[in-house]
Amino acid sequence: MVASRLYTLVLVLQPQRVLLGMKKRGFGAGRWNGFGGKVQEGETIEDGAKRELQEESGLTVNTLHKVGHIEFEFVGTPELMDVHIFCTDSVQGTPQESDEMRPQWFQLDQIPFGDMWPDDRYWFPLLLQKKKFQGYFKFQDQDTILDYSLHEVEEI
Ligand code: 8DG
Repeated sequence: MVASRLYTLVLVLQPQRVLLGMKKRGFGAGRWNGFGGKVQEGETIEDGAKRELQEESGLTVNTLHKVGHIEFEFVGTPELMDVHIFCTDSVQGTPQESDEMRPQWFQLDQIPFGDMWPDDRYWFPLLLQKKKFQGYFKFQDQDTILDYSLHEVEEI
């Protein structure tokens, strides 16, 4: 069995716009992304997702919907990244810049794919169509996808 580590990713998606944050440091710095991070010991995946959303954007949320599950492999690293993707359209508060993220709303036809993880162009369209999805992406380095699979599923 291959070891994996749990991560979360939350997209605040409203009818006309999506909230992304410019990652200011660490893994994925310089890219726009949803809010998320490693799940901590003793918390559920969903609680971890809510915590990271709050820490990185200042927003709180009552309910998150599970929308996707993607495993990422980076060639030469032993651990798969097991990323659980959630979305919500209603949050409390106003997005605030944090040490980690600078939040900004984007119109849905102006999503900055050129400055996002390269896999996002594949699965964001499913997210925007309210589909649920499961995927696997194998990266050579942070800019290069070697292999992938992605499919829509009924349930996550
Ligand atoms: P740290 O405090 O230990 O630095 O980290 P953390 O905040 O707990 O975790 P992180 O390293 O920021 O977590 C990585 C985030 O990036 C997490 O939300 C999952 C997300 N992510 C990937 N790969 C990809 C990807 O290919 N596309 C997108 N959109 N998000 C990704 O790890």
